[in-house]
Amino acid sequence: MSFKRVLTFQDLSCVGQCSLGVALPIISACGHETCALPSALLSNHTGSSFSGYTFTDLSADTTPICEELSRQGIDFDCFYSGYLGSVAQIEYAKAMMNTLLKKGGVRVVDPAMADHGRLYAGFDMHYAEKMRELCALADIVIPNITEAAMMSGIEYREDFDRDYVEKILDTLCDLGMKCIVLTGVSFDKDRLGVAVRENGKTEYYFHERLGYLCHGTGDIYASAFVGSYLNQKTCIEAASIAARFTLASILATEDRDTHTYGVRFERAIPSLINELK
Ligand code: PXL
Repeated sequence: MSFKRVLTFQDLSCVGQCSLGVALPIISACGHETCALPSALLSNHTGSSFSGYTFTDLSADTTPICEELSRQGIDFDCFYSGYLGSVAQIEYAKAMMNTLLKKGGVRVVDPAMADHGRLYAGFDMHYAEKMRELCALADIVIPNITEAAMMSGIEYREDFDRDYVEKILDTLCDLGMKCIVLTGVSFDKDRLGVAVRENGKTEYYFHERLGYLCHGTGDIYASAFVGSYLNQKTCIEAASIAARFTLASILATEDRDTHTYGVRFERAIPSLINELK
């Protein structure tokens, strides 16, 4: 394993098995020093498995923290952002990419803002446009089909074919995105997977499709991708490892009928470490 220092910028939801609550343990398990900068503090995530949530925007602390890190000469091999919670935080993410990365450091953006055809609570199309700008500045972006459709301006579809996926990827490339790891790709009812577009070429990885949807898998996927990629994996290798880890996390959630707000990724961590050995 090679040791990297990662700055991850996303919310801290006290309960919910999402965002920093999964990025810290997963990227750390992959062997990297994982430094967490919370964009917002919530009681729990905003998904429908909870009946409400508190939300505190941490913008007032963001700039002083970044300035202090810069002043001390602390810099990072990777910047990875997820759920940010406000347009102001998207602007801070842009600044961090410029000021806190080492030369050659990698910028990864998960535009965590929507799923199943809908924006998460509290977001609007202005937020989606700003997120598209942030994605264009990244080296690698990790949208799901909903986020990719929204950013490309192509209508979201539940059923789609290879042409639809390639058109979305073409459009995102035209908008300036360099490497796209698109999740939730499926061309038949038994298989689900990921498409990786890099240097004008698309590669696919599919695994079995489970018959149910679980919350928070996007954050688990993106964190495992970052942790694996920083272990000298190619994009498609890291995308495949992250897909297997996400699947294992879902399968480890035996009580998913009652445990609906997230998945038990904790139990799948040994399998992720094994893949990276
Ligand atoms: O899993 C994405 C996510 C992260 N953070 C917060 C969320 C969500 C999705 O609902 O609400 C606060």
